[in-house]
This record gives sequence, C-alpha cells and structure tokens, in this order.
Amino acid sequence: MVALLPLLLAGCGGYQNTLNPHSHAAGDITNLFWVMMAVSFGGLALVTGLLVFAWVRRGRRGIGGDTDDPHPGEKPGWFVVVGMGVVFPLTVIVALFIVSDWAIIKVTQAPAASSTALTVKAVGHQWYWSFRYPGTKAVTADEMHIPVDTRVNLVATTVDVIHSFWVPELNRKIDTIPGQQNRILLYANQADVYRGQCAEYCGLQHAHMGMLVFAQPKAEFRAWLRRQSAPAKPPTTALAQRGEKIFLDGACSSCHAIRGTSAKGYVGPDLTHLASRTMLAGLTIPNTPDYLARWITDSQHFKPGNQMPNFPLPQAQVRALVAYLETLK
Ligand code: HEC
Ligand SMILES: [Cu+2]
Repeated sequence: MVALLPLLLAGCGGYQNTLNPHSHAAGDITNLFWVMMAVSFGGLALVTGLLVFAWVRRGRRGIGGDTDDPHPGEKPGWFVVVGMGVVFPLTVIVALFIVSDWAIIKVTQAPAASSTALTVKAVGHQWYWSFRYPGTKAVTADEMHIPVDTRVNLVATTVDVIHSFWVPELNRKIDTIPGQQNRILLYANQADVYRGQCAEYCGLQHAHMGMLVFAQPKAEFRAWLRRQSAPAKPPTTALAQRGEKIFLDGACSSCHAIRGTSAKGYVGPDLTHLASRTMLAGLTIPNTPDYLARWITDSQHFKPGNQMPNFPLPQAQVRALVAYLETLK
C-alpha cells in the first residue's frame, strides 16, 4: 500500500488536476471533494472502530441482549441496527447531498449571459474540438484562448455524438448534446495554460480528444483574437505556393477550410491559422513540420480510426504541403 503511494501522488501534478483549482467554481469543487473525503474517512473510521470493538468484546453479552440468551453477544441492540445502519447513513448522505447541491450547483451553474464579457462556442467532433468566437470570424481547433480574470460564457454543442467539455482546473464538466446548447462559466484567475479533455466516451479516439485553454492578459488575448479573425495570407515562396495548389486542387479542401481561399470543407479542423497552434489532432502530436508531414501521410498511425484517411503522397508534394501549412500563422 505504502509502496503504491508514490504512484498515486505522481498523478497529483499541476496539469489537468481537479485539486489545483484556478477559479471560484473549481475551488468550490475541490473543497467539496475534501469535505466528502473527510466524511467518508470518518464513516470508515467509525465502522472499522465498531468492528474492532465488537471483535475485542466477542463472546460477551450483547448490548441490550437477553441475559437468558444461550448465545450472548450475537445479537446487537435494535438501536445499533436502526441507528447506525439506517438513520446515521441516511443523515450523512442527505446532508452531503444538500451541501453539494447548495454549494456547488449554484456556483457552477450556467452564468447569466449579462454577467459575462465574452462568449466562446465549443463544438465537439469525433475526435477534436472546434472553437468559434461569435462576433468575429475566428475559428480554431483544440486550442482556445481566453482573457484572464474574465467571465467567459462557454456554449457547447456537438455535430455528432455526445462529448463532454471538461477543463478540471477551471470548472466542472458539461456534456455536449446533439441539437442542444449547454453553457458553463469559464474563468481563470491566473494567466496559464489549462489542459482539458473530452470526458464522455465518444468512440475509438475518445482519449485523443484533448484541448488547451490559454488564459492570457487581456491585451494579448485581443491581439490573438484579431490575428485569428483575419483570413490566411497568400503564400509567397514557390514551394508554399505549390503546396497551396495541391491543397486546394486535391482532397484536403473538401474536408478543411482555410479562410481567404476556396477551401471550405467542414469535416476536419479549420486550418486558417494552423501554424499558430502548439499541438495537432486533439493534442495527440506536437505541431512541428516533421509531425505535420507524418500526419498527412499516416494520420491513421497516430490516431487509428480518425476521420482523415492516409495520403501516401510523393515526398515532394508532402514537402510542399507542409511548407504551405507552415505559412498559416
Ligand atoms: C475526409 C476528410 C479529410 C480529408 C480529405 C483531409 N482531412 Fe485533414 N483532418 C480531417 C479530420 C477529421 C481531422 C481531425 C482528426 C482528429 O484529430 O481526430 C483532420 C486533421 C488534420 C490536421 C490537424 C489539424 C489540427 O488542428 O489538429 C491537418 C494539418 C490536416 N488534417 C491536414 C490535411 C491535409 C494537408 C489534407 C490533404 C492532403 C487533409 N488534411 C485531408 C479530415 C480530413
Ligand atoms: Cu469526445
């Protein structure tokens, strides 16, 4: 047991950690966790104590037992059964229910739209996230930015199956339901990167459906949003221009959009500012030229079953495509 402790504690880093809250809502969830933990350990200690007590006193007359009983000690008094077995657990569980209902649901419920400064729309796809910023043209995938110390109204839905949007350090999870919009408050009290994860099993690559929330100082965030809203700049080098042509004439543009070009596909992530992201494909691989090339030719190796087929193109075409994608800053 003690030998396992380091393994358990190794999971307690500061990354995607419910016990490392960075908002009021996440703080209350953490507190509730500790309260429930304490009450559970109290209950465990009590039951263990009673067991030990009963074992120590085995063979003696039971509490409230009949003195003429031929088997003294085997019958506990009725108040032990009813009191400890029914009344006590019911009281504790109802009390915990009321505490969590009052304390948590109120704090973490969907924010009044008038109380938030910004709305972000999250859409779950098998198996990546897309994010839109209503009022702007910005669309991104798997990496969203928000201003720090700002109440953000996150609206979540899905285009296929049920997913669940969860950034443990910022708030509880909300499911994305087809045809429905669920909302949650996103608030980060510190400029940092927070990892999130799809928290509802949604098929083969559910585990590779991560996301990052970059909480930035307000001015930095506004600059980011301005850049993301702009269309892609036309490539200037010959190689990248060749890549753009391959992208637009080939299959890529039937699934991906690049604003400012004729590519308007919506099956895969919007690639208008692909090069500004740090990771690819639901945080499966880093966004480097080498991984980009390998993703294009062999995405099924990194994410088996994902909706993008392998494209075993000649190396020269892959190089051109990567050179083009790298211009999408
Ligand atoms: C049949 C539709 C389809 C076609 C065709 C397609 N893709 Fe994709 N692509 C996807 C999907 C879906 C994803 C997301 C995969 C995932 O993460 O589960 C994706 C992901 C990507 C990503 C990672 C984007 C990100 O933000 O993580 C890149 C880059 C990409 N595709 C490039 C290309 C290129 C280049 C081509 C043409 C050679 C192409 N795709 C053709 C569907 C497609
Ligand atoms: Cu999912």
